[in-house]
Formats: sequence, structure tokens, C-alpha cells
Amino acid sequence: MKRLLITGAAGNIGRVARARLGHLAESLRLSDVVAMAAPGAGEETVVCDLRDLAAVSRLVEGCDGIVHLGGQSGERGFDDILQANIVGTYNLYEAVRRSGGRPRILFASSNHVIGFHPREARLDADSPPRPDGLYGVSKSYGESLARLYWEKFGIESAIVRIGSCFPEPRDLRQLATWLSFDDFISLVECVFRVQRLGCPIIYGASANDESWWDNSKVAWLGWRPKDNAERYRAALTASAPPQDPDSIAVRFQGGSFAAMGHYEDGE
Ligand code: NAI
Ligand code: 15L
Repeated sequence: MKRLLITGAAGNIGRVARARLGHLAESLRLSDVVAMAAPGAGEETVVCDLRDLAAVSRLVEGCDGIVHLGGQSGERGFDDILQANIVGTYNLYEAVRRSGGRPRILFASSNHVIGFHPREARLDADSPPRPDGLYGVSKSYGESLARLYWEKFGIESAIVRIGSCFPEPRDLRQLATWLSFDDFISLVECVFRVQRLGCPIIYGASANDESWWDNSKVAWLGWRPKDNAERYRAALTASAPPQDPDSIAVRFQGGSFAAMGHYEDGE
């Protein structure tokens, strides 16, 4: 690629993407609504609010690929979710469509699209959405939008239902949902290297022994995650507070997201 755009470049995953995806393109265009570290060689930084269609239109111009990480990354009040994730993601896809270009897009969806499935269920790309909050609903909307822009306008997207992408799993639930940074990077490489992508749904989890998700329908992508959260189990088990196996947070895949009340009730 000549130019790869990363939105949400100031965030937790965005900073890793910035540091480790430079080899995929001649230049990286890094964007966020907040200021980012000064650009290095082969980088440009653009402060851009995803809510602003005109600004997003300038942002996507001349890009061959987009890693779309920007937005609210957790449960918030409806207006925050609406603006950043629903309006913001619409603006991104619509700006691409109007540009006439066809950059391939990796859409950072979330496991919270399917968070109300029980942990005993094994899900694949055809499992129905069961969002566990307004954040999950907004990501489900983003998935539908990606699908629409593929079916109707030929814009390819990898819909990645990211589990928990952090340096290490943080709690017992993340023994199943953890996606290491190395495995995230290898997934992005596969998404942008495969000859034909279409619009697959991919579960973004490492090769964890405890696993709720089945990526066999996207085996053709060639992504083989290598890390396994199991090595953290003993330490996490030793430090974990007692858990009620019948609680919502333990019964459902979304964990604490499924258990929380309406964000605006302040619970
Ligand atoms: P993060 O919250 O650290 O980064 C998101 C970035 O988006 C922030 O830098 C923020 O300033 C930016 N942003 C927010 N509103 C914006 C707007 N209106 N315009 C432009 N930029 C805006 O989140 P993280 O962990 O880096 O996640 C990246 C993406 O992956 C998010 O879309 C998140 O929903 C998704 N994801 C992350 C998971 C994880 O485990 N880290 C799990 C599932 C999904
Ligand atoms: C997400 O979607 C969030 O962005 C992230 O902060 C984690 O909470 C993750 O899901 C998770 O489910 O662990």
C-alpha cells in the first residue's frame, strides 16, 4: 500500500498499530481526535473528529487501507456512543464511498456485539448478535454498515470482533477473550495481504486454551494466532476475588458489560 490510515491512533491499540504496521505501507496517516506524538519518518498525523464528515472526507483521501480503531471503546451515555461510533463510523464509510476510492477497511468491532451469549455457547461468524449494551449495539451497527458498503458499493471490510486486546489478560474472563498485540498485528497483516477479502467476520482472540469462538469459516485468511492466555491462569486465579458462577458477569461472554445496568442510571 502507498498510504495506510489508522484512526484512533492515540489509543491503546492505535499506539501499537502505529509502532508496528509501518511495513505495510509507504506511509502511515495517523489520526485521532486528541493530539498524537509528533510524526516520525513515513508518518503524518491528522487531528480529526470522526463526527465531522467534511474532515473525515479529507482524511480518507489517497488512502489504500484503513484500520478503523477510533471511537468510544466502552459503555457510555447514548449521545457519546451515537456521535463517536454511529455517526463516526457512518462518516468513515460514507467518506470512502464518496471519494470513489476503494481502500480495504479493518473495522474494530467488539465481542460486546455477542456479549449476551452464554459462555457455554461456541460462536462462529454466523452466530446472531446479542449485544450486551449500547456500545455493543453501536458495534453491531458498524458491522451492518460494513456489510452494506460491501454488498452495495464493493468496499471490502474485515469485521474484527476484538476480544480483550491488552498486553496481558487482566482477569479470569480474559483467559478466553485475550488477543495479544502480536496476534493483533499478524491479523492486520493477513487482512491487508490476502488477495480477496470480501466482508468476513473474524473473532479477534489469541490461541487461548479456553475458547468461545470458532474462526474456521475464515481459515482461508491464513491467520494463525500464536499466543495463549493459559500461562496467566495460575496468577490470575490466585489473585481473583471470589466469583458467583450464577452471576450475569460470569454466565455471559460479555462479563461485566452484560452485568451493568443502563449507563445513564449511573450504576
Ligand atoms: P481506546 O479508547 O484506547 O482508543 C480509541 C481512540 O479513539 C482514542 O484514542 C480516542 O481519542 C479516539 N476517539 C474517540 N472518539 C473519537 C472521535 N469522535 N473522533 C476521532 N477519534 C476518536 O480504545 P482501544 O482499546 O485502543 O480500542 C480500539 C478500538 O478497538 C475501539 O474501536 C474499540 O471499541 C475496539 N475494541 C477494543 C478492544 C480492546 O480490548 N482494546 C476490544 C474490542 C473492541
Ligand atoms: C471492549 O470492547 C473494550 O473496548 C475493551 O476495553 C475491553 O473491555 C474489551 O471489550 C473486553 O471485553 O475485555
